[in-house]
Amino acid sequence: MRIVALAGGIGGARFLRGLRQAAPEADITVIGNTGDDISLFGLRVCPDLDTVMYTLGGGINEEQGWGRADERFTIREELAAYEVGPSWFTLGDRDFGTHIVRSQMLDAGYPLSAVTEALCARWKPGVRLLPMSDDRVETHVVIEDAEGRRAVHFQEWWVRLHAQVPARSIVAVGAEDAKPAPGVLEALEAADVVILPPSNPVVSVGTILAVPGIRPAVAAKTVVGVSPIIGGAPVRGMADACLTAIGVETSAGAVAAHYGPDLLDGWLVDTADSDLDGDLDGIAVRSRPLLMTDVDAAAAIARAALDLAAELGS
Ligand code: FO1
Repeated sequence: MRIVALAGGIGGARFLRGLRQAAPEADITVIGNTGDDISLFGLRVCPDLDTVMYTLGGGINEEQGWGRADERFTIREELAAYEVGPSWFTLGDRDFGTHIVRSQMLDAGYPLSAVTEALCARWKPGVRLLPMSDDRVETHVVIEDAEGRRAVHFQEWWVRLHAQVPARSIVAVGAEDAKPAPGVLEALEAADVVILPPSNPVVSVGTILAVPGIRPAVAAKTVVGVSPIIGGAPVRGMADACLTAIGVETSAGAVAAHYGPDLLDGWLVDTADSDLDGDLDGIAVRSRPLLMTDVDAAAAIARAALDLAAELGS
């Protein structure tokens, strides 16, 4: 079976670990969000690609959900001693290794997709990890505060401002001119099912779908999504701040409607939202526990998504 999943960061990566366990014989391609990418200290950092690679490769800092396990921060200390910022984005020594290798390859002219393949040769994530595009796409957030109205990089809004300053708008800069990375449309074309993990529907899945060509290629397939919102609140992260920014209510039903019946065939919601069970504007909704408390729980959710896809695809 050929499965394609559109993934963002922490929630998406944890779901994928379950998907890999639920369908060990499947050929899984992950299309990763690159809108969170940021250039720091002369290096290119790809948080969502790294979170998937580290989580599936066994190198993730498990409690944080991002960054490397068994980290040290000597480089960070040295940068602080030089008063070279930003200090609000924590990069560990081991993580710097990834960004140095990636940046060296990018500077040598390799596209991000080739770089990601090279990094995955070490981590062996057990899935094919493709960036959504080799072209630069960066999510910026327009805010209004004491310093006036301005755009900040998503990471500054997310990490330094904790998404506490309301976003006037969220813009995937460059998305309209970006092309799907090599292999992305081919993987979607060949897919038996496309899964939308419980990633941030705006800045993760939404950004991937904003790359011209990807949304129609996904919509042509049987698509099952997993709600990142349970009982009106995001499971983790601050998806509610992103949803509010685009005028979407923070609920499992509103996110399904936001994706739309032209995209979604099935939608898994938590038992807290079982009132949605049945047909939601053409989308088949099923409820089950959605908390990914461990890999087995994530695998059970992934299994349910695949079962729903089989039911709908037949
Ligand atoms: N998230 C934080 O809340 N604080 C950080 O200092 C931080 C650093 C960081 C470094 C590398 C990396 O790959 C991810 C990092 N993240 C951090 C998480 C990151 O902001 C989010 O994982 C994604 O961008 C959103 O999915």
